Amino acid sequence: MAIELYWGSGSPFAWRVMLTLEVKGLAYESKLLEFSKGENKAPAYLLLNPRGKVPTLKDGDFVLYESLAIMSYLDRKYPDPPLFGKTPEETGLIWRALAECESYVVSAGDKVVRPIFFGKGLEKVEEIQQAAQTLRHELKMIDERLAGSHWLVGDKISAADIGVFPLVQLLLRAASKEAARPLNLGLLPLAQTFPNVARWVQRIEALPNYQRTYPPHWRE
Ligand SMILES: N[C@@H](CCC(=O)N[C@@H](CS)C(=O)NCC(=O)O)C(=O)O
Repeated sequence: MAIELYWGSGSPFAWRVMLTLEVKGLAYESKLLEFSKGENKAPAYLLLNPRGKVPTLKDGDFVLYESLAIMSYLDRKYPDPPLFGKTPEETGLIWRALAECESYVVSAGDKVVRPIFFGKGLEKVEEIQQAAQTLRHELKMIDERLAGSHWLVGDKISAADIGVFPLVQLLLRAASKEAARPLNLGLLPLAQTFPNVARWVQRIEALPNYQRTYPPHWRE
């Protein structure tokens, strides 16, 4: 039975799963939910994911939500190419990168991205700038990790890259908006602030089928 992916345009968590599916060359049925129409809170969807969030994956009778859980399920079920490391050490480092992202980047990112995209809370400049400082610190660490290597862990793309990348893209998009200008986030131009991250972003953008994962409403 086909894999079905419930996702939302621009959701970095859904983007992780799409990239995982594409890198593994897995066919899937796209179920794009419109947040503006409340489709993620519709009763039928809440039966699949009681949190009413994206992504949710359906593989035959098996239903799973939470992006990292889905990535790890897909890797175990469809191991080629392996995305969670070939050695115990790689697996540990990949999970460390993912845990750091969830612990530090996601919440700070939300504090910066949300006001810029939705216009609410833009007056809390100090709070936003504090979150931006956390993000610059995290990006610096990522940049240093990428100084001697094309990928975050090991010599191939892994779940670490796929897990972190959509959050970075979302941040860059927010930083490029007009509303971000007075906030002085110190993130752009990326090639100057974090040159290794900039090259890594280009590397991921050059993956085959990357364009299929690009948030459709970002093209508008
Ligand atoms: N920890 C979850 C986060 C999922 C999440 O927050 N998704 C957002 C989109 S970026 C969502 O569906 N929000 C809709 C809502 O909360 O109503 C994961 O990794 O899957």
